[in-house]
Amino acid sequence: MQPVEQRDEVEMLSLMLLIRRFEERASQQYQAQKIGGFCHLYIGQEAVVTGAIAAIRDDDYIITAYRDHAHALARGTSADACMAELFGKVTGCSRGLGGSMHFFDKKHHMYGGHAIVAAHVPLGVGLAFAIKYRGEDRVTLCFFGDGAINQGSFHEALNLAALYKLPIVFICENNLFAMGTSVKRSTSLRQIVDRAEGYDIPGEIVDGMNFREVRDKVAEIVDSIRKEAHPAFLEMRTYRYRGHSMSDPASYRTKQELEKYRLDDPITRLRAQLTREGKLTNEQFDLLDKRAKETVLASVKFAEKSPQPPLDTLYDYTYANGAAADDSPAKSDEPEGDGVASGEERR
Ligand SMILES: Cc1ncc(C[n+]2csc(CCOP(=O)(O)OP(=O)(O)O)c2C)c(N)n1
Ligand SMILES: [Mg+2]
Repeated sequence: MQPVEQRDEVEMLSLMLLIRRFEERASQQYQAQKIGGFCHLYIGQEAVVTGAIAAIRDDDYIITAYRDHAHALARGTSADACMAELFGKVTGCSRGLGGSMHFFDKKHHMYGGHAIVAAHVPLGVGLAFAIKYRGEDRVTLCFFGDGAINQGSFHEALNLAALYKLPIVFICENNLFAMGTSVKRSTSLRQIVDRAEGYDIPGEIVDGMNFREVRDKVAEIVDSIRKEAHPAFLEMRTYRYRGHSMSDPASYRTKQELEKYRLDDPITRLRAQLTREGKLTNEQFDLLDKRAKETVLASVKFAEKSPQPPLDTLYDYTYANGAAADDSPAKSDEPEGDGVASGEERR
């Protein structure tokens, strides 16, 4: 397990570049109709997940909503497995059955990828409950958007997390919009972080465009949680450069607003900080960027070459084991402990 101190900032900058280049290429491949279904890009928000991941251990848990490509990449899922998932190929991180919104990687403790707004927040609380129940010192990071905070499940989850003093950091990625609706029109609060106060959960506002601020704030909270379990809430102020999904031209905001945030770009910002401090040259940056682009191009080739999932797996993973109407045995190639039924069982 890699200690937090060793997560070098140049390495984290290169992770942000990988995420950015991966999504740019995903956008292009979507337009070329290589990727179907929904596709929500995270471009602009990279410092949030990268900073948060830099502050936790490899055995901590993370869970997020549907804007999830970056979360999987940051956790260590390969670009190959992520691109193949977008292409609906069997080599994808969810075996090609989940697509953009349902990335999942149990090995790296990335528990989705969830399409229903705020439905995963109680699941995050469940992960944190499991940690406490087993007496472990892990922490759960539960990411969600500003659009999630008015959902009933969100409130139920915060209430339980506070009552049970669970080791969870609720991370609201406030990118100012839920689809085309401004947070000012959807939420009757002066600021989102005030939601936490009502549940007696400590909360703070963080500059989500600043990698270092995100990392330091998450590290401080995680440290306190490991000493004595409790929930915490961080409102990350961030911005998505692209529309809500690939089909959204984002005409509900002005070009000036977008440009204002682009000037605050998280990659440019960390690059400038490192360059100023003599830790990165322009040549080194260009090399990192070149490598990121190469990794992503290779992932497209990998995805293209990979086979489609077999047709008889079409209904797999729809219901949990035990919910099946018949009691035929699970397929022998089923991974252990998945808790899912095979397609044959379902039909
Ligand atoms: C329960 C539910 N209602 C409505 C939708 C449709 N929907 C998909 S995304 C979205 C907006 C969510 O915005 P936010 O939580 O701010 O996340 P962001 O897209 O900004 O990352 C909505 C309303 C949904 N998926 N689930
Ligand atoms: Mg939002």
